[in-house]
Amino acid sequence: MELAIDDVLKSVQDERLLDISYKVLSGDRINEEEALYLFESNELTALGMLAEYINRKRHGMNAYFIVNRQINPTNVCVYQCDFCAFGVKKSDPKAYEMSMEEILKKVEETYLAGGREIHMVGGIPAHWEYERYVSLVREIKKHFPEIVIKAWTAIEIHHMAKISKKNYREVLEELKEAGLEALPGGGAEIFSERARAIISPNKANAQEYLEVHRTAHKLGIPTNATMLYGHVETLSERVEHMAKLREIQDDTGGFQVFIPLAYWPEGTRLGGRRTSSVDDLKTIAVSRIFLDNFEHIKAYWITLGEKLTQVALNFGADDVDGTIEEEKIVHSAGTRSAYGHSVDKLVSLIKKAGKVPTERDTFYNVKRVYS
Ligand code: V47
Repeated sequence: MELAIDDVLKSVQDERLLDISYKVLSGDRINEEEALYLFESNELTALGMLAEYINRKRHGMNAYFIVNRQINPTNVCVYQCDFCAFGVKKSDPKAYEMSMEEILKKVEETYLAGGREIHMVGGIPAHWEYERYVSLVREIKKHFPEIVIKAWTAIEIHHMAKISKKNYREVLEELKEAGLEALPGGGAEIFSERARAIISPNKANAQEYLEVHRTAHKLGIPTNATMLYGHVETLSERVEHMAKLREIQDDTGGFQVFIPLAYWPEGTRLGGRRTSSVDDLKTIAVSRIFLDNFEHIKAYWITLGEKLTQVALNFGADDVDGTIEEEKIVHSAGTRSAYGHSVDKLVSLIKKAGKVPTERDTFYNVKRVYS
């Protein structure tokens, strides 16, 4: 059910917003200044309608989800980013490392329950050798060839390159050969050097993150992109972040989805406040409008919470991620959402948002429509 252009235009009050709306509705790309204007606008309904107009043109009433599981093999991390409450030092009483057997057991549970994607990322322990990252992928694929492995963030790939003295291409080729089929978007945080120096000064920088993704795209490995917002970044820095992604996407087309991640402050060294629902919805809407070369925008139910995810599905988002089973990273920082959801629950959540639950695989091939 497409939104009528007249209805969208009627929702706009401000003159400049009206000019931008004409541009958006006629399919023209908006520039960074215009995106900033949208972020600064208080016309939430108009933003939502514009974004939803685009979303429905692309996806109709479909909203995607996947039957998947997150696995975080360890929380031990050398980087100790100030926004992160998950990563701990090796000596911390909360530190854990899963054995290969434990990981395979989790994958088996997911497989038997019909799940076909493993999203595996974790802390980066100083004592892990390069081969461990590769063999985790190889072993999962060997035992469960039908499972798609979406694993290791660009930060982990950068780290692997460093410790193995290989370049990104060589690392990614080896992982691909072992069974890796996609990269998740984690680790992007915010690309601005100013903000990154405050929240995560030690790990791979923006250029390195982007180069890993570019290299993956060249090798035919699709990747996702994230943006952690609501901490110390400015609205211009959010736009700058999205502009960098849009530029690469113009070149490679290898990004599958953009995922804005709302910052949760509990237990972090950075502290601060939670994002407001208005900010969350604006960020979803502006990303849908600005990232005209991204097919999908994900409302990640873990960070947004279930209720706001339903609203976000009417503010430009077309995907909610998946069943997940056991989310640990954002739960360490205080999110109140569930750890995982059954298929029935996700289907009902999407239906109640007025959308058609559409089960997908990692690559957004439709597996089942719950019409
Ligand atoms: O990179 C860490 C974020 C990310 C906090 O690719 C936090 O499909 C909020 O990237 N508050 C990991 N967020 C999760 C991630 C992801 C999730 C779901 C799907 C995909 C995908 C990727 O979580 C980290 C970081 O940006 N994070 N700490 C926090 N306190």
